Amino acid sequence: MKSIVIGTAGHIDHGKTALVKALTGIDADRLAEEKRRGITIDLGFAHMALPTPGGDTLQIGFVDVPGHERFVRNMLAGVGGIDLVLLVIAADEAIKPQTREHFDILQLLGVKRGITVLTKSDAVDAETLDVVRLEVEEFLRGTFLQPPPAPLIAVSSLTGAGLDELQRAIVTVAAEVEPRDWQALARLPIDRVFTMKGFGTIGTGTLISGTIRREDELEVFPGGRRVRVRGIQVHGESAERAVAGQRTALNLAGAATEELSRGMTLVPPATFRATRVADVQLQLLPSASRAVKNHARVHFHSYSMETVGEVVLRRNPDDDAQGARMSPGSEAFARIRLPEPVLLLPGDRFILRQFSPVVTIGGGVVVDAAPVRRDLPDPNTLATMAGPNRQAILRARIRRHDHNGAHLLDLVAETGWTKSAIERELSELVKARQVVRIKDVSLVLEAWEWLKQRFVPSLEQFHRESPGGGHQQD
Ligand SMILES: Nc1nc2c(ncn2[C@@H]2O[C@H](COP(=O)(O)OP(=O)(O)O)[C@@H](O)[C@H]2O)c(=O)[nH]1
Ligand SMILES: [Mg+2]
Repeated sequence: MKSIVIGTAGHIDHGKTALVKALTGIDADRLAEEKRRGITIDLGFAHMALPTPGGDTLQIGFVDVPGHERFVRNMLAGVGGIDLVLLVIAADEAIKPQTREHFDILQLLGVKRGITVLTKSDAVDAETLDVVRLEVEEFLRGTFLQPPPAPLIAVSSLTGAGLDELQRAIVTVAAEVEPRDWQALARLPIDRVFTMKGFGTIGTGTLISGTIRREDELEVFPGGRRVRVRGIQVHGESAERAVAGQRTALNLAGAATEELSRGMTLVPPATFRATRVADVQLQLLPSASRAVKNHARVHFHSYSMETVGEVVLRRNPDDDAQGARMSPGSEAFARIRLPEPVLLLPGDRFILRQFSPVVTIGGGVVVDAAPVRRDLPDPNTLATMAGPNRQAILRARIRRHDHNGAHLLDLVAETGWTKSAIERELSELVKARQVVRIKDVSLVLEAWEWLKQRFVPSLEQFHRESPGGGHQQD
């Protein structure tokens, strides 16, 4: 059985919540204010199961996001863990500002799969539908949602037209979604906390990697509080475990509802370290209205977390006297400083929004959340650490620890990989004589040679001068 999370995206009133209801029967607008005003303010959740042609079951969790421009930050808290997006565009309004902003965000987050849904097909005539379809095709050209191969489907949540076709497309596209790693270290960014009568504290989120079992002890980031998993629910049913790719609700012992909040992350205890600095690959949207200056203040969003941050840029030869800056549409390595410690790992995607007025200006991917240098390292080192070669990544990470070496536990905390995954790569590096390993500490060969040169002669001299092996008695 495969589990995936589907997110909605698109402008307000384009029919996202109605579509989720038409597909699942669940009204994701759960707040009284949402029902009264008829708009989505916060994230909503729903689920369904679909049979696959192979006779298997596809389990789907939905995250329904608000389209209103004032609630983009709520949208960001939910969209980080999705595997597949339904980009919703109403046939009677076509592309609107949050269609663009949400689509920018999806691209910056590296969402790879999706379906574009033209909703309210009943509200327009066939000719208008064709015109809108062409306009949308033009908008999506060259992107991950370009039709074909990505599906573009007209539906009406009112009449049900097109919904069968959409379900078939969901099954087809879901089959292409790469399953998340359930053997990796568990990470659950919390997006909702509430009290359930008779149970106590419930925290929910999209399990982005690993497995969580009943009775597991977990650590809360930030803060370090320990909690115990008293119970697990997946898609409204009790479960012994939750695996990566599932919407997960945990009944937690050891924390009151007020002590947990959206933006915190649950992870295995004593494994990770919080950081206030991250080196990142940063991309500014071509639509950003101005350049980002060195030390600019921004809003930083990653998974369900948001905070204020400062962008530190490398100086380029062509920067003027005003200092380093990054222009709209450009890409560079940069450093982000955060006012409070957060949990980030290499590969985590993030979104930057301008400090004021608050609009999405860019985003990117974390390269190193445990920098050892005061300044940005050279681009080659960062490019290696951002690259796909795990042995090269590990070697670059060990190298920067120089002759202190890197402990296995440092490497786990820095990479987010499991001990056994690191051991595997390490043994290859040792075989290739690139790394020397002494118990749990690894050094690159150059650092080891330096140590030997520095200390072996003095050790030899020491032994010569004290033939008793150095053990002297008073
Ligand atoms: N005619 C028609 N109206 C729809 C359809 N889907 C949604 N609506 C209406 O459009 C409005 C906004 O829908 P909603 O799902 O709340 O939009 P959201 O803001 O994107 O979640 C509501 O009044 C819906 O009843 C549809 O397929 N056809
Ligand atoms: Mg809605």
